[in-house]
Amino acid sequence: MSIVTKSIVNADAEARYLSPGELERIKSFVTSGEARLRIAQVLTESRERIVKEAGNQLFQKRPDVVSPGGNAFGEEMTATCLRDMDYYLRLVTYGVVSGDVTPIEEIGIVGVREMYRSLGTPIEAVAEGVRSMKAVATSMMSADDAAEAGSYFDYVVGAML
Ligand SMILES: CCC1=C(C)/C(=C/C2=NC(=C\c3[nH]c(/C=C4\NC(=O)[C@H](C)[C@H]4CC)c(C)c3CCC(=O)O)/C(CCC(=O)O)=C2C)NC1=O
Repeated sequence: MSIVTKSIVNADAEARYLSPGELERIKSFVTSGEARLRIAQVLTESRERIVKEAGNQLFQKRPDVVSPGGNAFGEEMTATCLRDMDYYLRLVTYGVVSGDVTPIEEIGIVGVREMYRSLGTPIEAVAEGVRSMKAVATSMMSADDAAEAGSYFDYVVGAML
């Protein structure tokens, strides 16, 4: 739910006008809109490069995951691992566009520890992959855009560790 919808639901529950604080938060959401859409476009257009380069960084740092016995060993499993990274990059774009981590949380964080535990996937290595995507992605942006985008990658990493 966007900040606009959320504020309206809260205000209407009390049959009141939007408060000055709510209007201020909506204003900042609207004025940051252009930047957030620009960031989402960069991430979307460069998704293949971001996932590929970040994957290479991850496998250099964690060669164990792609070695025999590793969770991402073999062509098919490595591809599934990169697909998961692409999933998280996609969720980051949802967060950036909505200015809210809730879509990321609901789609990709709730239950994630249990899921990766049952798959035998080391979740700290998934988090490392997301950290690498942040590095690759933010290197393509201005400092302000990098800070905005970075906060959503940080949210994912923080929620996994
Ligand atoms: C959009 C929300 C969403 C997420 C997040 C998601 C994740 C997800 N990752 C999976 C598997 C997997 N995930 C990985 C990922 C990795 N292994 C590693 O060692 C690396 C650290 C890491 C890559 C960074 C691997 C290798 C598998 C396959 C495991 C197996 O089949 O044994 C599976 C099991 C089913 C399948 O193979 O598709 C799910 C559901 N699915 C979803 O719908």
